[in-house]
Amino acid sequence: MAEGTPTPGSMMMDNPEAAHMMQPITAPNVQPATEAEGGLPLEYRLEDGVKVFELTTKAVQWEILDGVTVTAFTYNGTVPGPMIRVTEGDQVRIIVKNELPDPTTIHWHGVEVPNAMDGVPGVTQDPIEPGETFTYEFTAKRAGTFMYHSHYKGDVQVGAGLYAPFIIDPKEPLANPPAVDKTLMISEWRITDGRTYAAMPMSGMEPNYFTINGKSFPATETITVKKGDLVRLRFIAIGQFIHPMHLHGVPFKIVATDGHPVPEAAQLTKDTVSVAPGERYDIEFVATETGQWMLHCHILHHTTNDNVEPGGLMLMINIVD
Ligand SMILES: [Cu+2]
Repeated sequence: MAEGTPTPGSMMMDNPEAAHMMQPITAPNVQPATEAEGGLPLEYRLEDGVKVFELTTKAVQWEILDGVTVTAFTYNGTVPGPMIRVTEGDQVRIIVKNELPDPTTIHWHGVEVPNAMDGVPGVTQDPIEPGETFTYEFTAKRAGTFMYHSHYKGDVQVGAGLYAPFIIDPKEPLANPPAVDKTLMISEWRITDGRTYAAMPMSGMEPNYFTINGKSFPATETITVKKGDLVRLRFIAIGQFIHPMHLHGVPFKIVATDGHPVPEAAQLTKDTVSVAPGERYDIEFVATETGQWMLHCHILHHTTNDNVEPGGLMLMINIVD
């Protein structure tokens, strides 16, 4: 695959170090993804009471929509990468093998880890070079909605798909657990002339595709729930843009922000919540009205696929009897 050239006359001319931002996402011999769905729970093995997970970073061709494929940097070949789901108090070990053409590291966003496990290259660790392996290990402390993502050239690698949910469940089961519990990771892409770029809020790099769990509407998941069900949605914004997520039909309560539970008396009842880069909001609602209810971003350019509506950040919640 040919290398792209930085746009002449842009700020890149003054700052060649920043030129990586303008390059298409490429890797040698990128193969089509073998999995169709991202963000699914990752299997682990128990070793002396430690939950051991294995991640491999690699580039794949990832279909975000029928006929629209991006070149993605992934964990285990999916966008998002697999969900790591553990319980409060668990000892967790994550072995990361880097099969990307570039160095990388993983940051455990919001998770309270020892400093040496924080994944900041040049500060808490050396970058994991191509072909190398690095092991992260920590105790999962507080329950909540977190994520993991690259912290190496994050402006490119995160936009290229190196992100995934990290959920810590409470040790004491909830008195009133939701019947449906879905994690929705929101991000953006720039595709020009068939090439994939990491979208970012700068001239020439604005996104033209938007994904929930690696898919653009109508390829996004339809969530089917029973009338009367308590539904929890965990929004995680991992792109570079704010997304005011709006739910039709039923109001919701914000039950947790950035992995911290909101006390019941302080829970706002809303129908739209703005999720900024890095933020997580857990919302809950009772599915009181049957029908097909839309959940979508209310920046309406974000509900298009390459400027064609409908698309992007939309999904249907199907409430059935
Ligand atoms: Cu949006």
